Amino acid sequence: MKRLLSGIKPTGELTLGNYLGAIKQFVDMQNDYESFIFVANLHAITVYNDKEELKKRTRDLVAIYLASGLDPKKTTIFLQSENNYHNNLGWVLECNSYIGELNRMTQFKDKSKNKSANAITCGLYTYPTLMAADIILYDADVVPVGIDQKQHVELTRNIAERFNNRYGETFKIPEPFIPKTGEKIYDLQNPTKKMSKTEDNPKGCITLLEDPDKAVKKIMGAVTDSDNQIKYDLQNKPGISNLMTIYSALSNKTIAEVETEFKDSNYGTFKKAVAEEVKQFLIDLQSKYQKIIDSNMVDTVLDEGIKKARTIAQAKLNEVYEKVGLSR
Ligand code: AQP
Repeated sequence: MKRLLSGIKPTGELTLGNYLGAIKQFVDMQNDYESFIFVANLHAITVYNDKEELKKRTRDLVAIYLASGLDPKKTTIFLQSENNYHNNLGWVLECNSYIGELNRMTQFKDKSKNKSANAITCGLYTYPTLMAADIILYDADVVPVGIDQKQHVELTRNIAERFNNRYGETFKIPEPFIPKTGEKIYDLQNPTKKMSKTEDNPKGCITLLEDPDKAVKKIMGAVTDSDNQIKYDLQNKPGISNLMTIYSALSNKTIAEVETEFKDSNYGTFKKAVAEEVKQFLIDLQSKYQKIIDSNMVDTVLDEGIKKARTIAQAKLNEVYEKVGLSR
């Protein structure tokens, strides 16, 4: 069975973008892959996080993974910080990567834009090498991510190929898996910008644990155009196309089916349908989340997951240390 690996940072509140771009794929794919899904909390501290909030969001993220349908019997769920082999391999890969390639990472450019050099951590700059370690430590075949992370998976491939060439065949070369619908969910108020959990844009962003009625209001207030035709055209009609993507992904209908369903409707009617779909999704997810967070399931799952993750990672790290000359 091929292996799948991915993770999410427990930074701000998880958004509908994180769900549709990432978590939904993890759930859909877990039957066909041996899956490893982790909480990327080491990546979270590339920017400052309040200690208690970080801990709470870590638990929430695991509960959301489970509430979304990740099954611990099929998917190994673990906490990155509990597996030191990620750091160990991260350092080796950092020493086999170049400033030139990290300078080309668009996420770093976006996140450091308009900030002074004294406000950007070294971790934010080098985190793609740790991400490469996260992936190749497990010989992952596929990495389901939203389109914004594709460049990092491509960097991972380059680093792994370089290592294999230098030290001998060691790592599998992973493939990014980008969803057909939901690869990028846009901000509801600025539909040319990614919906993001750490952006200060409450009206543009739907978070997974927010009041479903507030989410309805946000959908109804989403920015669209004045053409009043339900037609997918990301270039010229980004707002309505974004809502179509959300509706299509949540209802498991194709964009063509959505166009046909709403060909005689106006924007108001369509927005109501999207809002209803989002509301039902949130109500369902949140009721499952609540039961999980009130139980001891998060700890049980993480305790079990880390054992399997460590065993695999340790074997790979030993092989790497041997090849690099870091063993006795
Ligand atoms: N708007 C989005 N549409 C589709 N996919 C998305 N992802 C994030 N936003 C969207 C995918 O979710 C996963 C989460 O990745 P992450 O937490 O490691 O970081 P990120 O990509 O930087 O996500 P955010 O929400 O923008 O977080 P912050 O604000 O903390 O940087 C990834 O697979 C990502 O592609």
